[in-house]
Amino acid sequence: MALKSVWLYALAVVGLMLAAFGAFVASPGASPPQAALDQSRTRTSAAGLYVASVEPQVAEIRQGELHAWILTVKTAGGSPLDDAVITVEGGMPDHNHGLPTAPEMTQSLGGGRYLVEGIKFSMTGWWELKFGISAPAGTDTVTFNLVL
Ligand SMILES: [Cu+2]
Repeated sequence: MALKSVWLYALAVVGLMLAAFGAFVASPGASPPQAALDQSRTRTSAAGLYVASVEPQVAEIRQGELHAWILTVKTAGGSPLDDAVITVEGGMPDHNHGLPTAPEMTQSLGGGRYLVEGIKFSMTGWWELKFGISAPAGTDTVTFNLVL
């Protein structure tokens, strides 16, 4: 009797786990699992014109804290790119909303480095930060993923 109820319990647990896994796999339009997101801090721009790196200017990015990033831009050939026009946008793809602030590139620091101020992530979850880069070689965008 006791053995039989243990078996029933085990079957119920396995059944629930399978149901949960099935729902997870089947959920349409869900964000990619966080492990599948490329969160690297150096990325090639969408059309391959530039290679950009980001360096948040805080030891740890915390929800709700205003902070700055340094964006470093190089040409596809690896030369630092100064005097580019940099735009910043972003948001949470899962929630269909943008950034809570309007970050701006405020200073060109030389050596292909740009100071971007006014970044804030107001929620936990998956954020995208997308930089527009315009220079004589053309206009391109580069997107960084971050999970808070
Ligand atoms: Cu959100």
